[in-house]
Amino acid sequence: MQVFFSETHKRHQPRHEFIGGALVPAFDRPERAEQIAGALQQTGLFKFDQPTDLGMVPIRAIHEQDYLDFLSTAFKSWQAAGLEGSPMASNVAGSPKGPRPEYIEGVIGYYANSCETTIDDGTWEGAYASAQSAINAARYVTTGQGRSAFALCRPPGHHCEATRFGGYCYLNNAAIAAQYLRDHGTAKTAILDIDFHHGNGTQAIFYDRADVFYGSVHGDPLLTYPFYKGYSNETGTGVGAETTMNLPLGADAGNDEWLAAITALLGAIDSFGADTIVVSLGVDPHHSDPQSNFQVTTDGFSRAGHLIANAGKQTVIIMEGGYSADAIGPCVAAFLQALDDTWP
Ligand code: SP5
Ligand code: ZN
Repeated sequence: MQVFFSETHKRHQPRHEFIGGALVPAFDRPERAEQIAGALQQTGLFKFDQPTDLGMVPIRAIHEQDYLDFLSTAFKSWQAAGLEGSPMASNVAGSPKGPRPEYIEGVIGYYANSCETTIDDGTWEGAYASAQSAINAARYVTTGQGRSAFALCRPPGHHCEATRFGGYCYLNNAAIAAQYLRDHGTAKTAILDIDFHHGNGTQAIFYDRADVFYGSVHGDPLLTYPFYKGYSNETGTGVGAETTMNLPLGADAGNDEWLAAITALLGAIDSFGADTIVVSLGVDPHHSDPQSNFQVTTDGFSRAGHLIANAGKQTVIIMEGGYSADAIGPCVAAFLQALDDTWP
């Protein structure tokens, strides 16, 4: 399988995040991507390429220009204001947003949906390169070079909205890929989000759209991040009514419940009539993950790959979360190998 992976992810080196009343070492460390790349390379079954720079146009198709300007200058603005440490939001704007503040501490909250995530020197470069991997994977599939491609994105994207970062996400790679597919000949695209966390950013971006379906299985938001979105009664609005589907699962959900939810989501995607599936692949549902309360096994990811391949649609896979150093490489490899093996 074709993999797009940029070494530039290493420029994104968050030192810490704000969790449980303390600054703790950041979960999204550069080693994550290296561990996943290493596991894939060990199999000898994957062809790695650096992404071609396809520019800002596909990113602007999802994110507003003022947000992109903010993201690329936030670190410098923070330093220019004489503030210490890493830029992070100590407050967030409500919705809809009022005036954009002028002082950087207000500006950063205006563009945040969560307060744990920092913007460091190199974050913009890393996020831009991550988005380019997603765009390259979408282009690979939509130009008929193969039925699937994997974007080894880091930082991840699915918590990021059109104008708000958070949850370790700065640019919504899956949304950018899905929109790229729509803009290059795919009539209907579905996003299947199997990260442990609900993709609140992706859902928000497509909530009122009839041409992009968003379906997710995730930890019950009553118990887990992002807490305020991902409930089963969120199904879309306006012309996008019934094009969003959320299947939250309770603590200790195992392979059987998780795979049954994926099967249900694939059924809805088939009824929707999608030509292409964008998979937001988080491997944090694994039982060993420090952020997960699920009991999914490495074999569960293999079975998920089989199920998705059996849908028989073109598939663009986007890396999201996963924080268990021992499990993330094997889980991604198991998923992608199963997907490849199952193609008719
Ligand atoms: C992309 C992605 O997976 N982002 C996740 C962001 C949410 N992080 C929340 C961290 C909470 C850590 N608390 C773990 C306690 C488990 N019992
Ligand atoms: Zn996650």
